[in-house]
Amino acid sequence: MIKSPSAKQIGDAYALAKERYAALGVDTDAAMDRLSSISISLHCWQGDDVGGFENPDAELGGGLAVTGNYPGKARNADELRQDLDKAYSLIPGRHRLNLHTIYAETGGRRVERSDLQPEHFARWVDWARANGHGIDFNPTCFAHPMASSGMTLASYDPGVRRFWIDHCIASRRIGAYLGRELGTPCVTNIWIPDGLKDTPADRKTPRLLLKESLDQVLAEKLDPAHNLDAVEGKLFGIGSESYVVGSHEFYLGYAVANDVLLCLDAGHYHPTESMADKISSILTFVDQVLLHVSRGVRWDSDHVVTLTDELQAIAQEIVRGDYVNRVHIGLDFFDASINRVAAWVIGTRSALRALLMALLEPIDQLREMEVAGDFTARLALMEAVKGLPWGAVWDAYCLRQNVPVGAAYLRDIQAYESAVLSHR
Ligand code: RNT
Ligand code: ZN
Repeated sequence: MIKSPSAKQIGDAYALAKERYAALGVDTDAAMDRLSSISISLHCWQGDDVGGFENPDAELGGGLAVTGNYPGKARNADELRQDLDKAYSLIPGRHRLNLHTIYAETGGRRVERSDLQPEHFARWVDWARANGHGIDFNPTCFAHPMASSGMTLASYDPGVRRFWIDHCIASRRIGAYLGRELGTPCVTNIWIPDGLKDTPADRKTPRLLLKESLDQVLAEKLDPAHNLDAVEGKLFGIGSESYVVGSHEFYLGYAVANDVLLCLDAGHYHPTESMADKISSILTFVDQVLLHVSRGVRWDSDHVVTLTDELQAIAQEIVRGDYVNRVHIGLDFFDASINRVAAWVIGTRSALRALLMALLEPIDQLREMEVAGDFTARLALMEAVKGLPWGAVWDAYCLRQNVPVGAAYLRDIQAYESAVLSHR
């Protein structure tokens, strides 16, 4: 049984932590305030293994794979919202939702993806408005017969391209609707699976086709107060091991040339390449970025986010660069081998803990040492900071935000599992 510390224990530990940080010139209360203003976009697709409601038998495809068969998966939008409500209730702060088009509610009617309308997301809007969530959005360019060749916007077949262009156009309009209705811009992120298993003879033409398709998708100007467009690259996927049309360089160039957001997925780079290091480079030339915070393991890019060095480095870059308002933080992982609500809670809390640690850094001192060329002191302080009682600040933050401390949220999840999930 997981026990929670008492409010007194948390308060006492926090008082000591506050002093320790104050001695380094760090204001712990201010850090908590700043943390409470950061919203993370929870990806709906962790709740049902990227299934959606369009066709329960559709194969995921697109190089995406979800392993595991933990019981209790959401089977419809009401169940998914119920699960999300449970997850949000165990995460400190106010957060967003990231939707895919396959989560449309069409009242049992088959609506082709290119014909999807804002009304098919009206119930999501009602729910988000009632619960204070912004929504982000994604066209779904996989799990569909028109994507069976592995190519969509970059296909040699003009009919296939047209279909996906129309789908992406419909998605942007839905994104604008979501942003307008909820009073907070929706980030609509385009990711396509297009690539080849084996060595291509022509790397160039599909990229030219992709550029042409994107130009058509993005031709309609939408109010940035409602919709912001993002494009997401990838290194490789299952079935696209040798060539991905939408590579990092392709989309970096596209984003710079066309003033759209670049989406960086932490699982989409070479294993020793750091996504964190890219942020300040890209934000020198691109106005805003979207992050898909994820955790790559071997070939998989989508394990539940945990408090790794990479995650801490990402959070540090966002905070140190003063980029909080230019970085949209989303999550992207799918694990069906554990309780899906717990996966959201663990991943989101890890991301928030990394942000808190970054907000608690004595960054002015570290920077001064660096500028003065005192790299010995910088290294010593950086190492010392790792042992500071940030966990006591996190516990106090959870208590203030009225969510369970430590892993005590597990009790709620276990109760939810036996009362709700086990009856599905
Ligand atoms: C795939 C991309 C993409 C998807 C989601 C479902 O490699 O990361 O973001 O995971 O859109
Ligand atoms: Zn992603």
